[in-house]
Amino acid sequence: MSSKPSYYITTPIYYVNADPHLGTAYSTIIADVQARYRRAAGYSVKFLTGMDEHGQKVAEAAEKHGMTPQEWCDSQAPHFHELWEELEISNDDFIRTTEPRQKRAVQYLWERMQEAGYIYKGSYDGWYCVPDETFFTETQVEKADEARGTEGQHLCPDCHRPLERVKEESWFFKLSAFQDKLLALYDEHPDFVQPDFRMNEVRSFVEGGLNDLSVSRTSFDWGIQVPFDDEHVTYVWFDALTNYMTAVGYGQEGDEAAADFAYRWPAQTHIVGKDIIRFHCVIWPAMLMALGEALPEHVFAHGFLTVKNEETGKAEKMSKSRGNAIAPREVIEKLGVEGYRYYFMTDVTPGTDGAISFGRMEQVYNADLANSWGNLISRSTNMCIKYFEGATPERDSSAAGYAENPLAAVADGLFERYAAKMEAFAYGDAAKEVMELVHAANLYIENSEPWTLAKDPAKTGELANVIWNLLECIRITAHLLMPLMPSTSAEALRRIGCEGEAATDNMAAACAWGQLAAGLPVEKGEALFPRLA
Ligand code: ME8
Repeated sequence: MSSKPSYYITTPIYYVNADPHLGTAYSTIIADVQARYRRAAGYSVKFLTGMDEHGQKVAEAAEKHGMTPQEWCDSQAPHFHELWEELEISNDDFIRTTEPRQKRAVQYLWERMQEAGYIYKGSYDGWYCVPDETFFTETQVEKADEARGTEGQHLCPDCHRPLERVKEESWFFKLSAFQDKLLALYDEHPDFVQPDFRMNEVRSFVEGGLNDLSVSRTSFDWGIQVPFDDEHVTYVWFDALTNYMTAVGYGQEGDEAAADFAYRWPAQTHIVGKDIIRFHCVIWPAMLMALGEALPEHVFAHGFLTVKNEETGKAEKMSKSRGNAIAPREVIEKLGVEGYRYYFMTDVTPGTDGAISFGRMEQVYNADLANSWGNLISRSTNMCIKYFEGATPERDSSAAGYAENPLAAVADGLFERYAAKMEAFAYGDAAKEVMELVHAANLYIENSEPWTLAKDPAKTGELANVIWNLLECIRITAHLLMPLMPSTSAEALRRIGCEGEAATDNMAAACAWGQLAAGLPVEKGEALFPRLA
């Protein structure tokens, strides 16, 4: 095991009912940025993503495509792998719920649940939403129908799509026993659910009273068998939530698995969309409490990417089941992968819903990347090549711009300001901090007029300081932007002769002002962010 502190972060495991889209990618990139930041900040990171392959929805998708569920899932897995690779997702593990390790963990969990006395056999009679894989009671459905004036149609209270009536024998989890314990958890750990305004929704749901949860199905068989009851397969959410522990050794044999679990569990952060907040903030902690396992530290729930429904004119959630999803390719073609990551991570606030706008994408790309950071890199490296034969200059301590300069002042404390925002998943605010240094550097070029200094041999020392200060800004901003834009940041470091720094695990030290060595080779290269017309 590493001597570094563990940072374990997960994304939802996605249903295999269609190709991944911008929304799925959004959660995955949020987790990737955090994972990359934490690695650079000195943590031993485990970053998990994967696929949720069981359940009725996936079985139905397979049938529609004329395949067995397993064939269908196998045919879809490469689409996820390819997209994550293209989007520079640095996951350390990729779990599929049809893997043997998941079966072992889920069956182990069933046994522990039974030992603990938190499951019992009964009969379920109520409503089921297949797209959401969620049970709803008669009262929940009636209330929702009444509120919408659609009595008799029985639509899902959450996604408003038609429900199925389900009547079957089922095992139940005693969720109702955890109401007080959950409320105590929210009181004692108000940051369990982030952002904080999402906590209200979770709390009022639990205060409204909890029903026991049906956790096995008998009307179809695409799932993990209940170990002590052949007729039953595990309800897809009971199975899926367990994945977070499976991937760090839960229910697996051997000392290594036990050591891994001891080191990695509990997870620091589960990244989820707001649609699955109840599963992660109510059912999952209750399951863990029943098992006597530690609870994850935080569940970070982001909003939806929305698209306008052409018929109603209203913004609606982009989703695979609704068929209104935009393929990531469309955005990659426009902005490139790094521009794509930068736009979604800094301009689409993770707290609230965000409407997709191609116009806005272009604006952010041009303003921050083409005109600001890209421009700083190209002007500074050009001047270094022109005035110092392409080698980082030696600073002159006796000349102006050495001790007192506006850029060192902005860089002072920058890492700490940035880190606080990164850790709060406020990536847009973190990027703003970095852009302050970028803007200050571009302004510094105008104010210090290196082209005028270059004409006066007595000002060579000052010119060296100006160019050095600019290159030092590139070095520091490349470190800070690395989690958002890994390739361009590494390329920026390479162009100023600092490629060896890209893999740092001490970002705080790397971002301290004053470290750029003299005599490193500086290169110009193609524009990193060509301006969009
Ligand atoms: O719910 N905007 O899988 P899923 C933002 N298998 N994020 C979106 C989005 C959108 N329009 N659409 C989807 C499941 N997402 C379960 C999870 S976890 C133990 C099991 C993201 O394929 C968001 O993170 O329906 C949402 O919560 C998730 O995809 C749902 O993915």
